[in-house]
Amino acid sequence: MALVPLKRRRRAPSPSDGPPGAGRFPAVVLCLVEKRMGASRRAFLTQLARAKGFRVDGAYSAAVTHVVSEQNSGDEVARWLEQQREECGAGGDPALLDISWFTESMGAGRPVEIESRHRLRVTVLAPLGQQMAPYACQRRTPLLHSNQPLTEALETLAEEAGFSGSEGRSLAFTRAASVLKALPGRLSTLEELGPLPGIGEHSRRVIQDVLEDGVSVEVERVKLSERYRTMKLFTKIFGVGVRTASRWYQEGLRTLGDLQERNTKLTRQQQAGLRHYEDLNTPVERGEAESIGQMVQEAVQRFLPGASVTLAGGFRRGKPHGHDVDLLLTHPEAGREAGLLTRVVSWLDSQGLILYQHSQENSFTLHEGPEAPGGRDVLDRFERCFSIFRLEVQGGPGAARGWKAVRVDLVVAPVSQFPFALLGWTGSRHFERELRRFASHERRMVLNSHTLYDTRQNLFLPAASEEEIFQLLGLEYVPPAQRNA
Ligand code: 8DG
Ligand code: CA
Ligand code: CA
Repeated sequence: MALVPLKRRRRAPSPSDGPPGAGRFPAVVLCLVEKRMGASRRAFLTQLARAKGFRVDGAYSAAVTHVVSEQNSGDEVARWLEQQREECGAGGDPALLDISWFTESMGAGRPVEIESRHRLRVTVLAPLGQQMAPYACQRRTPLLHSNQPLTEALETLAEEAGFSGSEGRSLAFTRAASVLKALPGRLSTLEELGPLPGIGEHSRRVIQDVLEDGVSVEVERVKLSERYRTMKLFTKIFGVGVRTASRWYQEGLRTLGDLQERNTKLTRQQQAGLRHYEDLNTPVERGEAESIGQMVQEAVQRFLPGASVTLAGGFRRGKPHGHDVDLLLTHPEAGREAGLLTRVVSWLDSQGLILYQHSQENSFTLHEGPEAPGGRDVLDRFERCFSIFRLEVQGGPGAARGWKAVRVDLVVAPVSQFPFALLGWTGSRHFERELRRFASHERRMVLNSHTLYDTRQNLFLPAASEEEIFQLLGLEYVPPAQRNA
């Protein structure tokens, strides 16, 4: 009887499984997990229990009150249960018990009371999604995760929605992808996710398609579409945003060559972007980012000894490569940093190290008060420079000419604002957006790259470190490597 494979037995219960019957203890219906226990021991224990008047069902159903297993972890049994529920379409919420409860009950000739030592400890509670905090800034999101094919699909749709100007839809896909990045393991069924509020209907459909078929037809169609491909090509030009790319597409432009042939009017920044298109779309390696950090550090020391240069952005989150280099400059004495950037940039320029630069003065004043809460990505007002560096290289695409163009963002923050700037410029963009959303919705505070403002007390809350900012927000500290939301 018990040698019949579990699945087959479930579909056609054998008469020797015995009629379920009420047993002597109507409140107790046992089901024994075969895994690790083995079929013959399971048959033996079943007979033993029945002989003592217990009802033991051969297959799981919603009627089962006690699931007993031997040498399985709580997580294994929880997963087993999830599978049974799915296969028989029944719910039920049985106690997950170790064999010790069974043995003691047989000894006593009645079901003994369940004590905590009998219960299996379940850590990866199915559904997986139930352990997920609602804001990305409350979660730890490592760089490497187990759901790459799913997040790639969702992020393609997020990008596509962004290209169509549907910010809300784009955000919904980004949020769903971000939740999957924080899951402790690989998702194998949609059910494991549970009714997670962060993941909408459309995202669920995409997840299901990828889980079942390996790809989503919708995503594949987007990737092949002329509009998506053209938008991607154009927005990869430094200085070209969605609006410009979209206009060019409407005008019938399709290739980079078209821009030249049709004499499309380009800003100075876009001209530079087009000139260095290939280099700027070749990932910047960590070593290259560090070399650039070094170059800037040397220039900074020349004009303001004691000033520091910090690598922020994706590299600070542990990414091995990135699309640009984000560097934050400051000096421990307030005010000393003023004017530094202009001098540094002109010197680098005079050394032939800069191919393009576009600087902006500091326009931040506390008197204006904080920016509107919950707004869209707010650009900050630090003194800054968007630039393209000429970096000497030995290998890679630029090897033949001996140099490579690299995008560099230089930002200067006064020391009192430095922790906010560092937090704001470390990213990821979604992590930042969620931090600001959390601050405003949950704390009535306005966070940006300059300050944290408490709207209930009407005051700015100073902080000397990123850790302090998390503390002021009442959030557990999330280290940079875990901010890859
Ligand atoms: P990647 O370069 O490796 O591709 O990724 P990344 O380093 O994460 O992205 P990024 O586009 O370089 O942005 C890094 C962080 O800097 C991100 O959190 C957003 C932030 N950031 C800008 N521009 C501005 C800005 O003008 N103001 C503020 N506050 N933050 C900005 O990129
Ligand atoms: Ca970056
Ligand atoms: Ca950047």
